[in-house]
This record gives sequence, C-alpha cells and structure tokens, in this order.
Amino acid sequence: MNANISILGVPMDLGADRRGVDMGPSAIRCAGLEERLRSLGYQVRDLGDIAVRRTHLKSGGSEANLKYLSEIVRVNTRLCSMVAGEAAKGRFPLVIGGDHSIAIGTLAGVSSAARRTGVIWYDAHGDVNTAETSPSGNIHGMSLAASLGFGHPALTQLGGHAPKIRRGDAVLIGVRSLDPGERIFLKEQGVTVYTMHDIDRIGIAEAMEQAIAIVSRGTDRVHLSLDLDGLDPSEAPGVGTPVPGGVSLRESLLAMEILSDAGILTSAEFVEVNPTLDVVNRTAKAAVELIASLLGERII
Ligand code: 6HN
Ligand code: MN
Ligand code: MN
Ligand code: MN
Repeated sequence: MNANISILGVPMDLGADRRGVDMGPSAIRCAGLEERLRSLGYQVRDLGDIAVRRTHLKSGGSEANLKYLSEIVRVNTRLCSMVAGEAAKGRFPLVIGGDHSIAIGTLAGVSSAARRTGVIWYDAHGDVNTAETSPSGNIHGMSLAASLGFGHPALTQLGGHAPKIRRGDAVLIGVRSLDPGERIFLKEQGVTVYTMHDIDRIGIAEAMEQAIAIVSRGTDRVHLSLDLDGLDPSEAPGVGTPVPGGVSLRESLLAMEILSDAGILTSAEFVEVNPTLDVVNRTAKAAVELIASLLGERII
C-alpha cells in the first residue's frame, strides 16, 4: 500500500438535501482519523475541507429534478482537480464526506490519468438514478450512474471525460434498497450486484473476493466508495437514509481486510456520516475502524 495519504474533506449536504451530513468530515476527524493513520506508519497530509456554498438555488429551471446541480458541479469540479493532483504526486487520496454526490468528483479525479478504473461501491442503495428515474431529485442517488456515463451532461462530463467507469468494472455490495428505474438500469447494463441476499448466502468474504477479481481485471486503478449506510443502522445509525438488514460492522471490517490484503486499492472515500443523527459519534468511529482495517491495521 502507498505510504503517503492525502485526506480531503468535502462538507457537502446538497446532494442529500438534508443538513448535518456536512459535518461528516469533522466527525470523522474527531474520531481520530489522522492519528490512527500515523500510528500505522503512514505519512499523512490533511488538506482540509473544500468550501461548499450554501445556496437557495434548489432547481435551475430546465434542470428539473436535479437539486442544487450548479453548486454540486462546482464543488465536484474542484474535488476532481484536487484528487487528480494528489494521485499524480503518487499519493493515496482518502476523501471524507459529505453526501455521496461527491463520488462524481472523486471518480472524475482518480480516473483522469488512469487507463481504466475499477470501483467497489459499498452501499445499501444503488445510486444509479438519473433525473428521469429519481423519486427525490437528490443527486447523491445518481452518482454511480453519472460515473458510468448516464444522466445530466454536467455530471457525466465533469472533468472532461466520460464515462469514468465501464459498466463491467463496477461492483455493488450491500444493496437492499433500489428504486424501480434502478433495477431496470442495473439489469440492462449488467452491473454486478451483491445484494444482502447474496451476502447472506455466500458470505461477505466470498462476495469481496469475487468483487476484487472483477474490479481488478484489466484496470490500472481501483477505488472504494463506501457509504456508511451500507452497514446495518444498529451499528451505524448516523446516516440520512438508513435501511435495516445491512452488513454488520464485523463483516465490514473483514471486507476491508480482504480488500487491503489484495493490494489493489489506489483511492477510497467514506461518505454519508451525519453526526446530527448519530449516537455519540458511533458512525464516524466505525468509519475510522473501517479505514484502519482497509489500510493495514491487524489484530496481531
Ligand atoms: N445515498 N434511491 C434514493 C434516491 O433518492 O435516489 C436514495 C438514495 C440514497 C443515496 O445514500 O447515497
Ligand atoms: Mn446509501
Ligand atoms: Mn472488469
Ligand atoms: Mn450512496
């Protein structure tokens, strides 16, 4: 694993249209992220937060059902160039959110200099809506679709290239809540999905091993996009869109260790921590535990 890590905070909440998730980066820092990474021997640089403007411009006329599109595009464009810059320096970008709309900028950045990028999307949701299928208009539910090249051009073309990810190079894990249009999309596109049903049947270890084989075949970069609502809300209650019946913290730690051992990961992001909905910062603490396991911490 790369010895140099750059932490980038993105206090974005516009993609979820709900306050509180903007405090996610602060909560994850409070849970001891930087110290933990240093104790593992990494050289860590915390680049601070990207400024997000509070805006009343919920919709922009023709941009129906894409709430706060212009500010989300502006922040993600900045995030894209910062992530690309850190990756170009040979550093490991670790992005902390913020809502999941920031994956659009992260993936734009990491894929900008890559030949081919694989992604593991750990989430209760698919995040493959477009304005046409979204029941909410919230862009955090559209970020994987945008990265695969589907949706509004301001999102798909962000960073100047599309798609960021080929449909065969993305794998979803932990899924248990899909909108009708998302089910059709995932089937039509043939994206590999490990639902909770699959995880219950084959186990998280086998699911991760299969996922790793898929995202690493033919790719030169692999990104982990982990939405904390992928975990069961009993262990990660501080999220805006909790769905019962999720992956346990214990299974998730194992998933991170297996991914770490594979030695393929080149960037990661941890999103959707909302401390206003949390219980004594439990979800941010879970995020730090997961990051430590992902970056090589072991019991013995
Ligand atoms: N997330 N599918 C729902 C929507 O509004 O599109 C929920 C999306 C949740 C997104 O948790 O990152
Ligand atoms: Mn989610
Ligand atoms: Mn592949
Ligand atoms: Mn998500």
